Amino acid sequence: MDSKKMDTTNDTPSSRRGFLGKSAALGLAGVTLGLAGCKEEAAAGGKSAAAPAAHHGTEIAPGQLDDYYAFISSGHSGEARVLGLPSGRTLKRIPVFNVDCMVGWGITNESKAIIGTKPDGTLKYITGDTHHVHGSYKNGTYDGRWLFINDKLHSRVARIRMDTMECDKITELPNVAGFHGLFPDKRDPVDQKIDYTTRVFCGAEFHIPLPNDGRDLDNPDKWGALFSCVSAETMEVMWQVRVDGNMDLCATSYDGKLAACNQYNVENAADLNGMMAAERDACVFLHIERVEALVKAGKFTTIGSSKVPVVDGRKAANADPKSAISLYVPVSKNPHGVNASPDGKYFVCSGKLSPTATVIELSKVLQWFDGNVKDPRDTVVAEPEIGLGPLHTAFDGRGNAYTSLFLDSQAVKWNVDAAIAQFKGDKNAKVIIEKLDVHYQPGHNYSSMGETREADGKYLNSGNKFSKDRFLPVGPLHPETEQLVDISGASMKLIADHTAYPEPHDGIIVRRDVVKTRQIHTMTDFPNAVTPENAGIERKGNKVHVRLMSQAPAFSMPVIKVKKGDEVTLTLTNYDKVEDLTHGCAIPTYNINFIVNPQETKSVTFKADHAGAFWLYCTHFCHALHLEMRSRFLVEA
Ligand code: CUK
Repeated sequence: MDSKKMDTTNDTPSSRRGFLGKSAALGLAGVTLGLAGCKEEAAAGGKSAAAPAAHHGTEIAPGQLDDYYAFISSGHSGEARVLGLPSGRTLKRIPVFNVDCMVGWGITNESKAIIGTKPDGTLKYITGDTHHVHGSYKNGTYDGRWLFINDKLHSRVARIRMDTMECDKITELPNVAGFHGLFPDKRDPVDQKIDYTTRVFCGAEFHIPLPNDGRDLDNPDKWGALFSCVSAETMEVMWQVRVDGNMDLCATSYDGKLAACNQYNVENAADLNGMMAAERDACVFLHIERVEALVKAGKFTTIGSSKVPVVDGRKAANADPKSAISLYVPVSKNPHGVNASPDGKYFVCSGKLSPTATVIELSKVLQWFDGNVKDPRDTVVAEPEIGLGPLHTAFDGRGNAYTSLFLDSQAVKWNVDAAIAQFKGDKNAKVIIEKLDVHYQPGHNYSSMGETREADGKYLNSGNKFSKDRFLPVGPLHPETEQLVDISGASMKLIADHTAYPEPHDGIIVRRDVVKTRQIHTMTDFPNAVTPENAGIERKGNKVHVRLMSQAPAFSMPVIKVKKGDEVTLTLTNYDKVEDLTHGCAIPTYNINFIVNPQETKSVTFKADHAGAFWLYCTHFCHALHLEMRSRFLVEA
């Protein structure tokens, strides 16, 4: 670890005594016990959290913090997860495409508006399948602003604010199915002075009728797949490109000019045999500047009710390299994964059904688009044999690549320059440096800062699909493993097995100084924040608005009375100002359960359809008098 890049000011967690002092100073709506976090005092003992000790392996002593955040996908559980590395401790689960009753995600009006609702107000989707999490970039490295994450199930892209680690936008891609690969751009393709993320690119794995309205159901030959570009700022879909074949993973170049997807179904087939028919599949490159010039010139169509411009990236329309927007580079059969090397020079596609990785040189791709390279295959500068079932490749910033081998259950370390030399005919080139057993059947692996220019070659995480005998059995389904490998030395060292709830795919490992989180919210960010002036009950016909405030250990109203049949909107603002002093708000038999963080406002709307007395209570432990923090919610018959 480059010590200059480490932010050591974070090493001392905010002192427990400081925390107590601040909360004690706050007036507690008439109760001034100041016992927030009542167990804390004993735990603090006489010793405050000390300066960092040198880490040995994965052990992070009590009071010490990890060096890295890992942001990982969670597959069909639909959320994003945050781990600390090297300890592997789970720091947070961020609900995104799922419904989460701890946070109230999918329950509050604010989260429902982000997820999207049907005309009757219920959620449009309650499931999701996340595979790829990537951070926004500035100057070729993470800027700590946003994370973007895909939903393969319903073809949605979500954005997570890194300062709160909460999802703030979700966009559904029109006319897309099986949205799998996602990658933000790293530089603006048109205005090269803009050296930060402005767009997010999305591949599409499944062919569907275009539009998908019941036409061509029995004629999959006519189906197609669209590549989509989403604005990072507005999260609106800017344009789409129709390609031949499908798209699996996605990568972008550091100069902003190119995006690429590996294709395992150039055949456009609808069954397994058909998808495996061709000896070679492809990696399709898109020339982003040219795509946007076509859109600007109005040379696009639209599909169905979508207004998003769609340009034609199919081979037939792109025969002349000098005007082409797409290039199909043949790579080994049914590839998986495409990854950019941190020096900005190469994309690597893995063979999956072939024991090879294909190295494509980006300057040659640009030369092809200029008409100076004839054969698309001439952009390939290496194709080493690396092992069975290669999937994803990570980098250490020292010229080495680490590819997951699904069938061999290994991570293989190989040298990119040696592979290029071997491809040119050097028989003595030593391509394979080392193979390390992982347990078992790895999908993705990813390295610390490995997808940035600051790849630091410290850790590699191997996300394994099977753990078999690594943990105590818990029934027919075993946990997955995230195995941490120290790659800083000459040889790889497996240093930890971390369990993971199914099913993580990809992740990124981010230096902790990149991430700047907020301690509390800003009340004025919430237009519906409850104020002492408007707090209380407002009735308009049978619509009742309950405006409530919380401050440990009380809600502002001890009694809330409504009538059966009322439509109740309950808005709650948390007036506590101390970090972590979060309250919950639950109403029995009404399915209401959500949290409000300090200075945050959230609301729920529901029909008071059954009469009775219900204790509205705080679910999130907040104070010595937490249990007493409850109000009577009375529904008159
Ligand atoms: S994919 Cu899962 S192991 Cu969705 Cu990135 Cu390759």
